[in-house]
Amino acid sequence: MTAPTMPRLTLERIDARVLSVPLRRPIVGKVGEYSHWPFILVDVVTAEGIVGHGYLEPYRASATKSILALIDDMAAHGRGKPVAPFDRFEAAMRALHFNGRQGTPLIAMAGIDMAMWDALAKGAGVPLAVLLGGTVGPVRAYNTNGLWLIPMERIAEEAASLVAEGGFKAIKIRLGRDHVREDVRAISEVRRAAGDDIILMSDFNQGQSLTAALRLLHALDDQGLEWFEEPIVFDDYAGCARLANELKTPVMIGENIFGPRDFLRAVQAGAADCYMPDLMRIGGVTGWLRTAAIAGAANLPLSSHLYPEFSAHLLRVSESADWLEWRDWGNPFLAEPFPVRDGAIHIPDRPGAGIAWDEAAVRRFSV
Ligand code: SMN
Ligand code: MG
Repeated sequence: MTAPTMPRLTLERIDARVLSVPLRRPIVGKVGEYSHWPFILVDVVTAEGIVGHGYLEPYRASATKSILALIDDMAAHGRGKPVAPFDRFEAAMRALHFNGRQGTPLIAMAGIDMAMWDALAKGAGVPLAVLLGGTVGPVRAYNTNGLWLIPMERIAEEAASLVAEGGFKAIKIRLGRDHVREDVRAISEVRRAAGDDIILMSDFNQGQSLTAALRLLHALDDQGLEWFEEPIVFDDYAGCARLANELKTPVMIGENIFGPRDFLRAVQAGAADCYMPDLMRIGGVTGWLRTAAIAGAANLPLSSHLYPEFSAHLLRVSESADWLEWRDWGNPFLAEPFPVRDGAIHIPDRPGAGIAWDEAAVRRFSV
């Protein structure tokens, strides 16, 4: 038997399409209200015929235009060059430094980067986790699909349905209602429905001032929550560090951090006890790998934000891997969504990141 050889891939073009997908449970929180969730599908087409898939979740439909323009620019820049994520990343950052190394340029690069890694793994004929030196298997996950700032009388039923969706042992609730007693009540409603053993993450979506957070989080510190996520504006690293020092409950940030360098700054400031990078903002697979090295060396637990499929592969090879954030908002346009059972997402044993588009659904959700 001859060993399979990995083809060298050449970038031919990049196709990007915008979708708007209805949410089964609309988002109502301090991040805004959304009935639909926008996605940008990114296809890296190679001269060798392999197509790599990636996607972005840009929150605002109106943000897609500027991201698409940057993807086009980067595609023109990379045409005819090797599908080599590290090289393309450096080249894009050098070429785009006048736009900044963060924000929209990094978001565009992240989408292309994910699709390039998918193409490389497909070319090698192995799952992404295997290409990166790991194995496929289960990744423990919490269900984030609901428990927004919804009316109190709906919390118990929603908590029970979130647990039942995949045998979850952990779910996340959004907090920061008008009065602390409402947050305490919401937590007890979840425990009443999901049982006392449920692992409960909490997210404040940056909704508190530092003084309000000091009062609120001290009052909630004995609730046994897994973490307090983004209690205050995420880039007040000194304020976050004060909260992390004062509170028993771990403070979590990360979804809004752009790139490994800012991640290092947060770590150096002691801004949190644990981190959850978002693939779109951290710089795709390449940005995650660089960030995971920092988190691992600093012994800081690393969880994921959105992007469950790519994140699952990456958590399998991250030294300090902790929790995967499970959300099913992309399932309607995936040909074969990843199975979720026993509180874990299971990475399918197929080449690449394991995602393919359901083209009929893509047409339905196209905008
Ligand atoms: C979140 C996710 C997606 C959209 C808005 C807010 C949230 C989370 O912060 O961590 O799940
Ligand atoms: Mg969050």
